[in-house]
Amino acid sequence: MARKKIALIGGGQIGGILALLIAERQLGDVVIYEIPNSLGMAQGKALDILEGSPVFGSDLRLQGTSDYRDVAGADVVIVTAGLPRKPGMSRDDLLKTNVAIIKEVGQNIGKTCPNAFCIIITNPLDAMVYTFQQASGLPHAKVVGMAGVLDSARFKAFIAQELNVSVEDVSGMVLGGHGDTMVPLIRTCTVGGVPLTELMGQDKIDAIVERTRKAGGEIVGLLGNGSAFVSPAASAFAMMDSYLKDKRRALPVAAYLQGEYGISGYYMGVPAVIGANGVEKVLEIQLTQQEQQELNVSLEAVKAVVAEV
Ligand code: TXD
Repeated sequence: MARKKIALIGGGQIGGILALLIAERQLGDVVIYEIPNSLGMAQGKALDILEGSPVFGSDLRLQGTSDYRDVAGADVVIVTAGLPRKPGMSRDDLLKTNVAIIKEVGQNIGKTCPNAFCIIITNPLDAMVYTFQQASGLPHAKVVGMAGVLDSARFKAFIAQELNVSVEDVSGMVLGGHGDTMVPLIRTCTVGGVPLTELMGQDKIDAIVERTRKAGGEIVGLLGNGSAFVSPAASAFAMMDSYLKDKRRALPVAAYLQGEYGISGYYMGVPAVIGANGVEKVLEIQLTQQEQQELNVSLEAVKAVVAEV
């Protein structure tokens, strides 16, 4: 079987960790695409991992490039390309810059990788995945955004820590847009099959929900220079792995909705089955009135950013 080709568009913090995870688990050959100014960084990261490959025992090709011809024909494309906010830059300035970048990336991927499964990570996530799909013209089922896996992982990590139990036994899901309006579904959260609500008081649960909503900012504050990069890379990896191995995992991803949850024409964080065809199915859960209300608030926030785009 031919090895899979995985293109990382953006070889910064998340791109670098993704390259390492892919190499270490031998998921496929890696091409890291960067702008000419940062080509050396992409090539350096690729070479560094390649030189380590005999130590962790992986056979693979890794390459840094600034030429979309090297990206062509990729099976999976993961997009982290973008600029971080710089001092004096407003959120709007950042949005404009990243929209322009994602449009350009989308057009190039549409031309060179028509069959790829594309995972978008760049912020503001829900608007960037929308922009990428439009620019690339790729089918909606093959373009998804990564946020829910990460937000859910954070939620589960905090619960495991609080209860002093293994993360393996905590299951739970966070829906909605990637931001303060995300919707953790408490009633679906279990620990070894036991509902969370039987193991933890409401005040503790509320505190964990609040920490999950602000988790991105907590890391930004601690790092002082950049945002979380290991857990986002691991989250995108899980989505890619489910696609390439046709695992059909049920994962919360930003998927394009066509009537599900009463939403049409937008990307939103919902549970979806990820298999060989990309998004195989959006899983619809009957939401309580309050959950649906929270999801609608989240949708309004997503709509507002998409409107700016
Ligand atoms: O849950 C989530 N979706 C997220 C999203 C969680 C954490 C971080 N999230 C966002 O991911 C973050 O706000 C950023 O928008 C992206 C990427 O984060 P990362 O930490 O990897 O950013 P870097 O290190 O700045 O890397 C971005 C790279 C950088 O090396 C640029 O040179 C490159 O993108 N870049 C480009 N690459 C290709 N093509 C173009 N046009 C381009 N422009 C910049």
